Amino acid sequence: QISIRGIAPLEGVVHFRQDFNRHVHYTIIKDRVSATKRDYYTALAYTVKDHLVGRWLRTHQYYYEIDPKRVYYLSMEFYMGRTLTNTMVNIGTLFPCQEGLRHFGLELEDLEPCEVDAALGNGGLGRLAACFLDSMATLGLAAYGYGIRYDYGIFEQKIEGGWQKEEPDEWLRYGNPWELPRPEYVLPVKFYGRVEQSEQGSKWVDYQLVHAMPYDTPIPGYLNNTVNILRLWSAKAPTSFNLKFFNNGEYLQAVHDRNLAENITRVLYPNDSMFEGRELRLKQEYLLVSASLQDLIRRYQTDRPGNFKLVRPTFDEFTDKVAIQLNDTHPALAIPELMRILMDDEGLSWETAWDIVNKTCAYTNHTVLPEALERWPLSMLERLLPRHVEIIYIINHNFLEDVEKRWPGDADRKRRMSLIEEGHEKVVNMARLCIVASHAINGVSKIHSEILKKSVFKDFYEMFPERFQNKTNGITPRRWLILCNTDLSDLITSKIGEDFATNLELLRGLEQYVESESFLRNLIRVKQANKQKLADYIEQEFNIVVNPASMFDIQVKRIHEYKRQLLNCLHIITLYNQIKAHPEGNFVPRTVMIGGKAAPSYYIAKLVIKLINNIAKVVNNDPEVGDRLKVVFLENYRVSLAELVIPAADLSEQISLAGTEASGTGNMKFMLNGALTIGTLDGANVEMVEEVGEENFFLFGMTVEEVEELRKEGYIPRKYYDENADLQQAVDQINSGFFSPEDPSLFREIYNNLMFTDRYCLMKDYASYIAVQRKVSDLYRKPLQWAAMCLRNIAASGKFSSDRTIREYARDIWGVDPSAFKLPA
Ligand code: DL6
Repeated sequence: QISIRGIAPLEGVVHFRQDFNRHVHYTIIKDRVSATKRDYYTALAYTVKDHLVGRWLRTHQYYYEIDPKRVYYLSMEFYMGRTLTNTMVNIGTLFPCQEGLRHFGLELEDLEPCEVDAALGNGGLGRLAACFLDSMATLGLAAYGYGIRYDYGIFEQKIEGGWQKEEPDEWLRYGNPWELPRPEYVLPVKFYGRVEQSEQGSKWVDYQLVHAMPYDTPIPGYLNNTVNILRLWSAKAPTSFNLKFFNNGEYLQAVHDRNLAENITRVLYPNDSMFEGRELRLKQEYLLVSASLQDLIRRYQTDRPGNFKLVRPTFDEFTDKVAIQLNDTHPALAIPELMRILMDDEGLSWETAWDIVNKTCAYTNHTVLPEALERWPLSMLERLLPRHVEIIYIINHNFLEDVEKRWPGDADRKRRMSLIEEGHEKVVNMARLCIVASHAINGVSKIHSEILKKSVFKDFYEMFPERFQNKTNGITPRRWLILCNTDLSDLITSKIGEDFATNLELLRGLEQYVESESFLRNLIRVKQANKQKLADYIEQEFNIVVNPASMFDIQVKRIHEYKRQLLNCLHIITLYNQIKAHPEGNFVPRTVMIGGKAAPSYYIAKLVIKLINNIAKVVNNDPEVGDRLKVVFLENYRVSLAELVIPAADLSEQISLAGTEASGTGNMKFMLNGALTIGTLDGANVEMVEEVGEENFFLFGMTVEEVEELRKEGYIPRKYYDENADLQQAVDQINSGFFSPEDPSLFREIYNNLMFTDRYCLMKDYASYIAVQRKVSDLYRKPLQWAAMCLRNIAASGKFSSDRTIREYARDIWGVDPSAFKLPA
């Protein structure tokens, strides 16, 4: 499929044309005169979806037949992006569809942009969940994603006067052809109320009911005819909602108030590394957990969907049939909720229920930033979920008894480990709850998993060393190579065949071409074409002309202080100053692109966006600079833009302070697409260096140990300012209004942060960053050597397939086996 582009079987094309025509007429109800581009997109989406139907049904019939252990991936975020082309790639219908469209005078490329990204995620964590779904289906696992169907995903970023403005993401405005509502499987979710004790045990009474309505999205595996599902819950007010108004005759008010319930799934919280203890968010988390657990228990107990006859009346086999992965602590309420269901609804003892919870649940941690860790106020939990608080208290009581047994009299340890933290208000530490209740806890890269054991969860590691694991993240090569970089995947296929699509380690086979000039020239040609495409986009969207022969130096990710976009700015300013100081100098032309969203309430991150845009204004309009340096802020960075940007990159910026980025996954996407990386020994960069060798990576900055050492000594950022004239000049320019003449003190806070706090040690790492950037420029002058290094990186990127990651989860955590069985199409 990858290599024989453009040659499609005639039969497939004929069928496609008929089906497509039928959808234009009968589904969209338009003719060739009145149909818009979006109509054609929608008709195409339905045509492609039709091909999923048989596979979808057969997959689930098959699962019910063989009754495998099911894996449930619970996540508050699934950052899916677009579905159309991905579906065609995965079911192998890309070429007949492309060919068929041409008969209508249409090009797939022109229709693709009509699809709005499904952006139900903030960044890394949500996109990882999406890659995992692709890999789980490709590996034939009976896996289900469970999440929330937000009416509004991550906001659309607009740049106005250099500032970020947020606009609502109305992704459902034109409907969503990929989802299927399943009102027949709606489930009740309870909130508020109180607990009554009786002979039979605890009973939750006087609660408010909200309905969770499932919407299913098909997840096709790659060429194996498996179609798994992603089930997203949407809150619906039950008919009886706020009936008291109804009884008073206040019918209209009662109908209006239905919004109160339905607001629960209205919008995705746009923070990616900051915990904000809002009650509405807590409701979202509980809705996800409660509906998903009811749903998966129903699936366990019955032998057919919609068949409510119990075929498995006991929970004896539950742990053999169910694995639940908690994507961060966001679905941590699954723990008390499963306890509650098993004890209060199913009548199991505490011990049996606890054993089941422990054997089924596993927890993945995605961040070590203390401000991101969820700590819910006990008072809020008590009001919303009174029974769960009782259960959490008992879990904590039992756990602290175990701690006491193991470390008698160690009161400080108990305080450090208690699930309930005492402060000016009592809070529940959700990570601790997850650790105590799960059989496996994992970090997302080797270095991150070590940090969890050595510092963040040290006490817990001492207590449960066997639970701690590492599962280095990965990315799906289907979307992040075959789909987004067709030319590169064709070039690879021409040398090593197509099997790398599901066995990415085969890319090692490319190493033999590092000395083949003709291959390297082909690699350069592919990159150049991708750069030209991006340059065209930038000119069209932002009215900036960039030189496609310049080095495309790219940093795209959420804007956060720890990711150090500001360090990148300091480098840009330094380059600018060098050009100004030596206008006749022979500089390697660069186009620096930075893109990403800042959390709406994160003032400093938004100020950094403004700074980038102001630097761009100065640099891009200085005639002395010409096209030797250009700065572009990539507005509204999202999955679909990543698919355009990443294949066009020469240099990937992965420059977080060592010890702060849990893994990173963008770093892997750039490597796979033939960019070189300038980066620190942080997150998965460490393993990229292991795979490709230090000599093929532009490494700079402190190690985790050096950071610790420096902090112990007492870090004085100003010292580096005093020592380094270039740094001094750049920092002074930020402070003096050089980039903000209309408001000279605009960036004062950035200056103060750098000089007096510098939590992420930019000042310390500046010198080594600048020195290595010089090496980058030097190598860029030698295109064949540069290309050879790119090729070594591509060849070494096989480890970072999410197929590898998922195989490890399957083996070490879930206890399931991937299957190479190919269902009939
Ligand atoms: O594990 C996926 C991804 C990592 O690659 C990033 O390094 C990490 O920052 C990100 N974490 C989040 C914030 N999470 N929380 N909580 O997105 O996870």
